[in-house]
Amino acid sequence: MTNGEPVTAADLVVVANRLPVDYERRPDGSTGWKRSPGGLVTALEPTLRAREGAWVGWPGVPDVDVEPLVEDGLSLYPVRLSAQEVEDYYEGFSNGTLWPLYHDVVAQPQFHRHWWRAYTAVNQRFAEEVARVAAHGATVWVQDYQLQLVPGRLRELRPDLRIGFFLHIPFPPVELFRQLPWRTRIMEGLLGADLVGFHTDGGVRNFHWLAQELTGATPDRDPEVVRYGGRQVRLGAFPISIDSKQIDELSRSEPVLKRAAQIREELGNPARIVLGVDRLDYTKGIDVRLRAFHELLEENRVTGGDTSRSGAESAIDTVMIQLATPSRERVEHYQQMRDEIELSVGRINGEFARVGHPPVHYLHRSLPREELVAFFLTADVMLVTPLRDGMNLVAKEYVAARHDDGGVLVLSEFAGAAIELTSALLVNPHDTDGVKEALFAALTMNVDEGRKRMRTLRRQVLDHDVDRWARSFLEALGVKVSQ
Ligand code: GDG
Repeated sequence: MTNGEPVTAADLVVVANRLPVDYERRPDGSTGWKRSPGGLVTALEPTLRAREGAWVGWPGVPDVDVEPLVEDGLSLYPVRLSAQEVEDYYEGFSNGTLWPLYHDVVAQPQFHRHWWRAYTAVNQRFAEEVARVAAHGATVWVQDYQLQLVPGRLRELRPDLRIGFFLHIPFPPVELFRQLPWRTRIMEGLLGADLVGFHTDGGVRNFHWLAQELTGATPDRDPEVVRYGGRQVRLGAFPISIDSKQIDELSRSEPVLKRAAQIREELGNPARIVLGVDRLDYTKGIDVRLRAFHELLEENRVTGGDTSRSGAESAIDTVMIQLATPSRERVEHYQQMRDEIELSVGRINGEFARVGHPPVHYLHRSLPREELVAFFLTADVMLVTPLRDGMNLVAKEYVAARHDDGGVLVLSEFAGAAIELTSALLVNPHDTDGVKEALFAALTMNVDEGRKRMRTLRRQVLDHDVDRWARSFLEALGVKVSQ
């Protein structure tokens, strides 16, 4: 799977917490690499290849020293992390402090000085590695909240570089960000970039304000620019997307069409299928949608697969599937939330299941892409109800999979995706009655209205794909992007 020599002076360097491949220690003691293809690498691959590109990131296993490698023509530079650093920098500061703080404090962030120290040390190491592999005058694109100090450190080490930073999660309101004991250091780190990108204008506005309040940056005539350290730092909203065409094509393929029909049959051919797909994360509002579905069952408005239930004669025969991919299982908030969700699923099924026909089908595992698309295709209603989400790619993937113009999307107002996907049924996830009524409206929606809404959503998602996102960010950074 590797070929050639890694480039020694790259023209374009992507820096992310993780490499696009995972290092593996197999049970027989051998080691190797496994691809972990994400949207980001798919979107950036052509540009990276055309420009002697490199990727710097952690290989996913602590305490290993691995040599740089070439994966399908792309040079990869592993950064070493110790087990203690994974605990303090990644699970601790990134996912125990920044993640909840940046998601509207839906869980309480923890502030620990030893986590912060690990975060600064690891960011320094990433910056040094980039400084080593980037050619003179190269462009560097830093990704996400784990690496917010990298732009500043890198500018000190290599003032010749052009540096972009993109934040994949929300940039929080001013009052919340100010809780962070190291708020000024983070802002100074980000202001080391030439371009700082967010999913939405809200992120741009929060950053613009905080930069002035905390670092003495000054506004510019251009509202999307701040002046800092004698330089201009450009800000912008770049809503990320998906490889829409690939999902659309997959959803039309024979195996996926067959599997979609088979899933419906395996569920006992209910009149309606409701679907949720998320990383198991407390920001995603999985509990909110379970509560709404539970109440519809209690009110005899849906059956949950048991059409013989007394009092539910006029109810809609509906089952729910919740796919929850395991995530951050060593972080305490996540363990607690998993227990709560599994308790709710157990309660609903305990109360409303008939043998062989549970109302909620809950899968706590990761599924292959094809299987996921088959679920999208068979789901009459897709519930995406995060309390806060930078974008939410699942909402866009559902739309891309509906080549038949079928299905209704119920989407939280607090997902970045709501700004573009205005033809979805938008809900406030804090309002259980609102979510419940939107779910019921989706279940009973007139076919023509549903198709009209889906067609509008599809135009948006198919026109604005991840390639367009990457291109617009790099162009704003001044990179000529190859076709
Ligand atoms: C962060 C931000 C922002 C999920 N289960 C399976 C599976 N998935 C895939 C989905 C989707 C991805 O994982 C999840 O992306 P989201 O955007 O929904 O959420 P986060 O992971 O929180 O991502 C988010 C994103 O970064 C990009 O900037 O949109 O706001 O939080 O692609 O399909 N994929 C497979 N099996 C699964 O079981 N194959």
